[in-house]
Parts: sequence; structure tokens; C-alpha cells
Amino acid sequence: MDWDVFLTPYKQAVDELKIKLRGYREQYEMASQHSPIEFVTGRVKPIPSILDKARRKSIPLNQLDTQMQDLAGVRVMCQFVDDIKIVINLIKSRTDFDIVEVRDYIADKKDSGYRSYHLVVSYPVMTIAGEQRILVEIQIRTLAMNFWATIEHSLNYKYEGQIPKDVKDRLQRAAEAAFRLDEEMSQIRGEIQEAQQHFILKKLDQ
Ligand code: 0O2
Repeated sequence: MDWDVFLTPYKQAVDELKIKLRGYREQYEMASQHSPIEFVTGRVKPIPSILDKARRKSIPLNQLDTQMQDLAGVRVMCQFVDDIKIVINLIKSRTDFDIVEVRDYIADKKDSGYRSYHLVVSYPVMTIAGEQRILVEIQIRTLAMNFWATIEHSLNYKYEGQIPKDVKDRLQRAAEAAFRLDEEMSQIRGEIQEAQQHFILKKLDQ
């Protein structure tokens, strides 16, 4: 298997989607509006991780393109939980790719404590041989969700998937704290917006 050849369109898809999604942030900035997108990252899964996941999930290497949906991954970070819905709607309204699957781990968090909204999209990459459809997993999450997931991911790596019970318990508590942080921030934001509205109405009265 020539990995470079196989993964080249995946890299192209990640690069293009990063530019497209970052473009929204620029537009909100230009309009002096709050951007629901804080920042965007992306990666092509490293070959050792692909081989590892293929082994774990019994995916034949010749079926990676259809069976492994996150070979190409793009992550969108938001400040507030409400921003996630806005980003989902922006993505759903696009006409340059199709959504093929949705996994809502925010409404339905994983046992690990993981929260994030996943959209799998079929993205057309224009190759010299014509259009090639590439599956890309777009993960949308708040900064707090991302903080938790990043730490949990590195612990999983460190303990090779066998996180000790006491660390797991701590991670559960940390996940709850991250959830509460998101709630507190949403409330603070709501109060700020209310105060701003009040201020605008008062000015109009004058
Ligand atoms: P990496 O290193 O992030 O590239 P599965 O892999 O079985 O959990 P599936 O069906 O492949 O699930 O897709 P799903 O549920 O969309 O999850 C794939 C990706 O979501 C993972 O990629 C992680 O990025 C993220 N994710 C899912 N569950 C967890 C979790 O419990 N903790 C953290 N930190 N991230 C999670 P990979 O393949 O793990 O690899």
C-alpha cells in the first residue's frame, strides 16, 4: 500500500475544509459580530493510529476509505455551547459537500465522559483523475469539551487504553466540572447580552 498516494486527497480535503471553516470566523470579525467559531484545527490520522484502529475494529486495509470515517478530521472549537448549534447550521446549509452521518455525543455523552458533536461528510476532492469523494469527520465542541478530551486522549495514550480506576474517576469528575463550566459561561453570556439589550433600549429612550 502506498500510503502517500492514498492519503494525499485526505490531506487536500483537510486543508480545504480548514480554510473554508476559518473563513466564517473572518466574516463574523468583519461584521463585528461574535464568532461562533473560536478556532479550527485539522489532521490526517497518522499511519500507526490508522493501523491500530484497523486492527481494533477489524477493518480490512482495502476498505479503509469507506470503513474508517475519521482518516481526515477537522475540529471546530466554540466558546459557548449555543455556538455549536450555529456552526452545525452553517455546515448543514453548505452546498459543497454532503452530510452522511451525525453522532451527537453532547445530547448523549459517552461513558468516558466525552462530549462533542460529530458530523461525517462526503467531501469532493478534485484530483487529476477526476472527482474523488473523501469521508471527513468534523468534530464540533466547546473549549471546555476540548480541554477535557485532549487531556483524556493523552492519558489514554499514556496508559495504552487502560486508565487506572482512580484516574478514571477523576476524569469523570473533571468531565462534570467541564459541563458545569459550559453551563456557567452560557449563563454569564446570557446576562451580558441582557444587560447590553437593556443599555441599547435605554439609549433609544433618550
Ligand atoms: P484520534 O487520535 O483522535 O485520531 P471510536 O473510535 O470507536 O470511539 P468511531 O465510530 O470511529 O468511534 O467514531 P467516533 O465516535 O466519531 O469517534 C472517533 C473520534 O472521536 C476519536 O478518534 C476521537 O477523536 C474522538 N473520541 C471519541 N470518543 C472519545 C473519547 O472517549 N475520548 C476522547 N478523548 N476522544 C474521543 P480516535 O480514533 O480515537 O483517534
